[in-house]
Amino acid sequence: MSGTVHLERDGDVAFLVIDNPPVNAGSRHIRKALLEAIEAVEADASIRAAVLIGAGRSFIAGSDIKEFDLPLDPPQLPAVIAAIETSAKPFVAALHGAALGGGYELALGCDARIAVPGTVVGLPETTLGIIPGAGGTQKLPRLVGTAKAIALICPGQRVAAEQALELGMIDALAEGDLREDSKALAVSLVGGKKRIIDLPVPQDSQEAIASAEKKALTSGRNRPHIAAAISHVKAAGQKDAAEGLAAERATFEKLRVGAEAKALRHIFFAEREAARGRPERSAKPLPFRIFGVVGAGTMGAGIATAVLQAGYPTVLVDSDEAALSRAKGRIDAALEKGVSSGKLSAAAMKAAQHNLTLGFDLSALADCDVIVEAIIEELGAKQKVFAELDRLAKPGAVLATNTSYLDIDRIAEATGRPESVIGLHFFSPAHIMKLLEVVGGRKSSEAAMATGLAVAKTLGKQPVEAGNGFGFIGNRIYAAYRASCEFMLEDGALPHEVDAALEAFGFAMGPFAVADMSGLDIAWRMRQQQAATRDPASRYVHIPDLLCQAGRYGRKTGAGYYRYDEKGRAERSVEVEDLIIAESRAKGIERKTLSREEIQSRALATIVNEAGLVLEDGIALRPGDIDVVLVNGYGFPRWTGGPLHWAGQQDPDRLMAACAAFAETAGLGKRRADLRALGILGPAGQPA
Ligand code: T1G
Repeated sequence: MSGTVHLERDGDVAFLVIDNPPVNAGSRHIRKALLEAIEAVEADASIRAAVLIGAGRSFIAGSDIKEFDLPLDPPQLPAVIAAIETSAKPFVAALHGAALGGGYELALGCDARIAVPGTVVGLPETTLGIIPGAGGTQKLPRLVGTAKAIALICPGQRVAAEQALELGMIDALAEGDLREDSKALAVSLVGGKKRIIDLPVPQDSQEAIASAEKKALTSGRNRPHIAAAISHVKAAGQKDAAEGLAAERATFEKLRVGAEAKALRHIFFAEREAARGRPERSAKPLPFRIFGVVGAGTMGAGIATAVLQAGYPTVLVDSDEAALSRAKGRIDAALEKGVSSGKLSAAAMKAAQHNLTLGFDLSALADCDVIVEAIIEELGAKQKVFAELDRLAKPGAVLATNTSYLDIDRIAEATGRPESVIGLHFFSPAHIMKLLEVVGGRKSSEAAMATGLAVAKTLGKQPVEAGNGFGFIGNRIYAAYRASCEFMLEDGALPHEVDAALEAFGFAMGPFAVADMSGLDIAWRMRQQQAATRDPASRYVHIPDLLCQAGRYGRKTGAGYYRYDEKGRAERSVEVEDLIIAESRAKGIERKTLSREEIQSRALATIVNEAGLVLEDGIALRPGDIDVVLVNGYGFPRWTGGPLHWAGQQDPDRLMAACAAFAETAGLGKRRADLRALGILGPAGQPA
């Protein structure tokens, strides 16, 4: 039972103060306490108006997601909102921090909404696989029109107060004290009610609605809850308000207990748990203010942009003047794009540009608290840089490498301070991709790791702690998945068939389209570096090497697994398909057609098995961390909850059989994870 609602008096205005740290989630206890307070306001003739306000850092950030797996206890939120709307007295919602989901729906039940600048409002329920369930789909269209309501609700858009005022989502900005301004607003409404539900829906053109609907379905990957949200928004104003509200609630209650909502709730909490890193770590982050980045290539420029966007002074060093100048151009372009997309204010861009210092020599990093190395993926070169950093960096500075798969310990041993060396593995483009693997070497100190996690959060990234194994968490699992898909090419599938099957499962792009986009030569170079240590027992596919030897590096050379026309459109390549068929023949493999289901089964079994090995090897702390990595960094469909949550929803016998079949095709060297011992398998009898 969490939180409470204090009823305070200020003259003849009542303040209902919602107090349920940390984000004033609208728990069942809060709903009950709110309803009692509203009834008390109603019964007290000396109270002429009321204000709802949040204690602490926020208004109500939404209904309590932790209760979604429990039965819906009365009073449910619609009843609380109805009590406000049927009251003869005006209620004002005084907003700060976040008023999201049920919190914003409560505000929509009030007669007016006032917010302090910087407040965020919105209806992000679709990010949890549901739809607004307390009037959001019926009231927001009455404020902003049908097309705009679709554009806001379907992506779960969070709107800053200033924009919300322009849209009519709030009625006023509190320029002074929120309590005083909200009280004045409440008093100004005495004697009347301004119920949104009584307003007509402003008429939009059919074209505008159709265009918003198409965009929402496309970016929402045609998920059922997106279609449902659209349907209810379009119904607003078309039928009796009570009927519209009841229909919305029924759909919300149905979606709320569905597999997709359960999966999205899992990933919501898994992301927050992952960000905490090792639970037993007591070390606090070291203080940091000035960042250094070594290497002005794509990654270095991206990392510098991410740090500058967060508002930190950044020294970017490269011995190549031309590289520095190119990086400066990339950084300015990225910052300008941030402003044009509304993600960054013009002032923040100016501050970021002012915060950038370019240097040609590592000595320019002498005052940096955190230094991220992002030079070529070559161990010797990195060891040389770290030996220099050891000589130049201030005592206590955290020395991070952005390596994708090299051994952190080998890099750390080049310094006299291995306890300060960690991995900060960014994903390209580094200023956009949220995932950041924080990798601990054998000697990395707890303080350095705590600092790495804190840096990730400060940069607005999704941190996941990883152990120092080849490819850490994501690249290791992805490498196994890609190898499994290459096996399928030899066994009978063609690139477009594999890509289509995995895009049908929900991947944003299939593995061969991804390979062409990122460049086949990068993995080729990695395979060449690993050739000496490759397990001779494990199956090896030469097809990608042959493509690279033919100069087919992917999009950047106009041809890879696919050929690309002048507009960059991918087309099947007869040359590649002939090469694949010839490779099967050379290996004595009798090709057979693989069905879409078989392709999906083999690929997913590979991912689940490798994820299990990552857990067995202690590279990931929790199964949920692996879900967070694959969803945030590799296009694994979020609505499945990630590979291990997905695995737990499968029929265990079927999944184990698929893993056995995969191991068979992968060759004798492939270890099988003990999924049952790892607790990954779900109960028997799950839907197949
Ligand atoms: N319910 C329960 N716990 C929540 C919560 C929520 N709605 N939101 C956050 N938390 C916990 C979170 O797990 C973490 O816990 C702590 O609060 C801080 O969160 C009827 C049904 C508000 C912008 O989707 O977007 O209303 O890890 O780390 O970065 O139509 O939290 O400390 O133990 O994210 O400052 C709709 C979800 C619900 C908002 C703050 N609402 N939350 O971000 O902190 S559905 C949402 C957020 C709904 C109605 C339907 C963010 C935040 P712990 P945090 P933050």
